[in-house]
Amino acid sequence: MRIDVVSIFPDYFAPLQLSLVGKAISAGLLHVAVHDLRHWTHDRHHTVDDTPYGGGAGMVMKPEPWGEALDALLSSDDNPDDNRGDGGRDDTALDDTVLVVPTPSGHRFSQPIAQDLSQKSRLIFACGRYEGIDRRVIEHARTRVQVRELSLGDYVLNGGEVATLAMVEAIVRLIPGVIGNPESLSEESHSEGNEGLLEYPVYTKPPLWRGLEVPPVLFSGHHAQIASWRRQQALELTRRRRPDLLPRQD
Ligand code: 6GU
Repeated sequence: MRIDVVSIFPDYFAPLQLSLVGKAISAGLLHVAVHDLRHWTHDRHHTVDDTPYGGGAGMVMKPEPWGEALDALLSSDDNPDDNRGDGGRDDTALDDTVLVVPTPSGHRFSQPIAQDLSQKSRLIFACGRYEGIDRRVIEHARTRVQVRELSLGDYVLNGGEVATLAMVEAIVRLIPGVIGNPESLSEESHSEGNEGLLEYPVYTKPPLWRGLEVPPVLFSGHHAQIASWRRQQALELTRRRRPDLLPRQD
């Protein structure tokens, strides 16, 4: 997979070199390129925002730099980080590219969406700041690639950067080969193999720590009992914390 990120704060993305995403890059399973939106400005002050038509608070990101950035990233021959020299993009066809626009007014990002995006050959993240990006940028992009406006949840961040980091991590760990033990993917919270329940509590050695014991059933060696205990715990936790995830009781 290839991921491009466009932002006015490229430094936000240094953590992508670390940990799991960094390993996926080193292993050649992932190519990430971070681009400074101001690269596509032409005035002395590298202006990316302006006042909103119709009035109101805050600033809106101007369409021109975004238009040029997306033109450059979507064109078949201009790819600043592609060192293959053939300018080709066979593995990143436009019909398998998704433009992700993180925004608090987007559809809620979820595990199924992460799963779907993990199968694409190319993702482009457009990180907005201020009050958002001029609407025409998204409308125009939709004529060229699939566009998904996605939100992490019902709270407001200052921009799309932190949301992009979260989404990239959720997506990249689902790329085949990125996680050493794929079984751990199917048992965890929000995965399909877990009936959509929250994950049961886990324990490791020592058996007694600060006066607290590990639930004895986990020492029993009785696999069916352990599985049944874990499912009960997952159900109870989900009922208390996230009843919205339980199958409807009507
Ligand atoms: Cl994707 N962006 C911003 N700016 N705020 C958010 C968000 C995204 N998701 C939740 N809050």
